[in-house]
Amino acid sequence: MGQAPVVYGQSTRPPRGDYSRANADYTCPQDYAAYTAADHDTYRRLYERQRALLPGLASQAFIDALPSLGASDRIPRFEEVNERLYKATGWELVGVPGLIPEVPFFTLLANRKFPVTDWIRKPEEFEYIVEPDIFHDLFGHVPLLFNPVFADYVQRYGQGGLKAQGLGSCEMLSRLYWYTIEFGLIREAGQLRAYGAGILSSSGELAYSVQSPEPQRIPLQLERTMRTRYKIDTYQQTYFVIDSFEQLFEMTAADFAPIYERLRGLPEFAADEREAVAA
Ligand code: HBI
Ligand code: FE
Repeated sequence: MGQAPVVYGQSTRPPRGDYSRANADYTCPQDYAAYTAADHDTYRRLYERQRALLPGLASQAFIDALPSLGASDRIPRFEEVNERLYKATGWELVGVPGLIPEVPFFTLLANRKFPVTDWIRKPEEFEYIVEPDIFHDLFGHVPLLFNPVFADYVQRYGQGGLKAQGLGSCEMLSRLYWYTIEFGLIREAGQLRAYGAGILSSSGELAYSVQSPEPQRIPLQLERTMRTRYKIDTYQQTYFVIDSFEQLFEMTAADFAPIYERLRGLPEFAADEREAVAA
């Protein structure tokens, strides 16, 4: 495979993964034997720490689905997870060397295949890593793929991405991904909870996103969200809140082409620009 892609628009570092192993669709088999004892121990420690932080902060739907990942004392085999995941919602995990270009990414999601990075951070990166590794993808993204409504939303996002690509509107659509699948908040039984993978796999941002008075939290609204830029290496200054995964799924039933047209000429919000609160 050729050079790895630059994705999320802003990353410029050479990627970590070995893209030479990837197939034409950027997938690669999980090389389970390649994981070292230190890799399995890093996964176990990350999982233990994160699981202890979840109560009262993470979506209950996520907490209920987490055990479906299976092993927590070692890196799970993708086929172990796939046995359960495929039965639950018809999704399956596929290995990838890391971030992949948008069209292959959208194509996998549209076919209910979730790309999971196959390497794990080094012990010295325990606290933080910019690029998604297997812990971010498995722990952060996969449990909610066991939730049928959320799983349908992710597939619809992939289908929408292929359309957006044709309309040159990937940047706008990627903001919807960023502020829902990666950094979304949900109100459950009147309580604010996190459901975005970027929050759920972060030891610091989980409490910050739900409890800190600093960021603004506004209801998810397609056009406002698609006009809000994001930064990939800081906590979010703006979080978008939904009331249910059904709301998220229904909201994305619309054809986005007219929305892209309307937004094209409008000014964008900076990641930390506050919503003008009605006086
Ligand atoms: N690739 N492996 C991987 N994982 C992602 O989450 C991902 C990606 N490529 C592009 C991307 N996300 C975002 O730009 C999407 O909005 C397309
Ligand atoms: Fe992610």
